[in-house]
Amino acid sequence: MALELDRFMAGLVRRNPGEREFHQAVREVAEKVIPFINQHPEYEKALIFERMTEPDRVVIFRVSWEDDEGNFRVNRGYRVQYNNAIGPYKGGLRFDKSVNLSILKFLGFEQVFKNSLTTLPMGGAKGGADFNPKGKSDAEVMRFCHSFMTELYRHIGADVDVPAGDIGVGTREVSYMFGQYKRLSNKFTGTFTGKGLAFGGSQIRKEATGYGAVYFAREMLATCGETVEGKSAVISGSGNVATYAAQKLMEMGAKVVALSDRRGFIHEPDGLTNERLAYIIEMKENHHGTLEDYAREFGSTFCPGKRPWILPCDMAFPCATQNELDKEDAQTLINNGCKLVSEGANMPTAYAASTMFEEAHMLFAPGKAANAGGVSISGLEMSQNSMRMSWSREEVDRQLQEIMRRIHEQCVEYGTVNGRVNYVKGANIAGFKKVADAMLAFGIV
Ligand code: NDP
Ligand code: 2IT
Repeated sequence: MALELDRFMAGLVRRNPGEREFHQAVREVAEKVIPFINQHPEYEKALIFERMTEPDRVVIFRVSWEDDEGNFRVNRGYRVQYNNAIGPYKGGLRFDKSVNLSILKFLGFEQVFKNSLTTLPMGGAKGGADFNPKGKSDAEVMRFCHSFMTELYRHIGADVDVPAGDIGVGTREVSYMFGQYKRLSNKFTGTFTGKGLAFGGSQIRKEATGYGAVYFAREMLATCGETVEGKSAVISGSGNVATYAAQKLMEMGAKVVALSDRRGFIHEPDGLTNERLAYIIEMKENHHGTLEDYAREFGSTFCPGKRPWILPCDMAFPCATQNELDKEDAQTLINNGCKLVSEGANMPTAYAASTMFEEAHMLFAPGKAANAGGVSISGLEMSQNSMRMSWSREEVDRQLQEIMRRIHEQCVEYGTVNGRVNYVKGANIAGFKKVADAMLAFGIV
């Protein structure tokens, strides 16, 4: 019997009650992949998609730590080891108040497809904790990270599961966690990516997700004979992904007119300058400042409590978090003549909004394709660690551009409909096929 979307989703929702983000991520994939499965009965017979929507395992643990006042504190830690059919589990750790099982399952599921698209041998995973590093001292963050790793270390390893950063986890947190992992395991291995350059990190890893989202936009524009140069861009977020997307866009001659944070957005009608961007990067990385502070310092416009999608632009780069662009935002962008949306974040576009972009035939790149540059350079960091070598900035950047080009090529191969590329379709089917073929070859596992 052919697989049917609504029946499949009803079963998934019944088995995973209340996990809204997970349901949404699976639905977006299922909608594109089920028609493909129905043309390939071998996948259907082997229940490949049913198996792919069930994580290999989920580890949930207590993280106890002590704050600077001597109070005991408890958080919940997670690692969702989603699928290792094509390589060791690989994916970031998120530290944010909002973290829960549904969010980490959606992120782990997305990671499986994304990692498959990179062309590198990596399975998918995600983890994190409902811990907010903001407003905590370095000593508190260190104690939390050490405690978190004291449990997680037994579940990971260079050939088992390789974590990295995500929201709230940057160089500082990765360093504390890697240090504790090394101490507990008594091994110096590539069991973390996004490490500092002094201890096995890769050139360009920090920049890779943002740069990759822009390289992907360049590939999409090239299909219509256009370039990034001279176009205006609105970016949400002002963290790792957003700021390096801004840097690359500016380098390529685009005008970045907005960035945002949890409190609102800044409007820079003449375009952000290198000096101002450097200030924001330093402020967000090292001082947890707000864009409101920045706007005060530079006399620019801050719009509190609003998202930046109300500004007219040629290109939009949602680079903050999931579901940060809804259908009203999508309508505004379409009405304002925006041509391209490249998702730096994971699932930033709500389901109804992404359907609108597809129907409007926008150049719309889903996160699993557009933001795969970060995990790709993580993959190259793993290769360099295994070889006990490190490559130059130029070499890593060259490989990043080549990987983004190949991801684009796969989207074109699997997503072209009536001469137009549907990137959501292409990314989902291409990502699915490689993992599905591996699972098929393994038999019933
Ligand atoms: P960061 O923590 O460095 O930055 C996140 C940014 O998004 C911050 O500016 C933050 O605001 C803003 N933000 C976070 N949550 C919200 C919210 N609920 N509402 C409004 N703004 C919010 O994280 P990253 O840049 O690493 O990650 C951003 C996105 O990119 C995430 O979806 C992540 O999963 C995805 N991603 C990250 C990769 C990486 O390599 N880091 C790779 C691929 C995808 P504030 O400054 O106020 O905290
Ligand atoms: O969502 C992602 O791809 C990341 N946060 C990066 C994962 C990684 O292992 O580099």
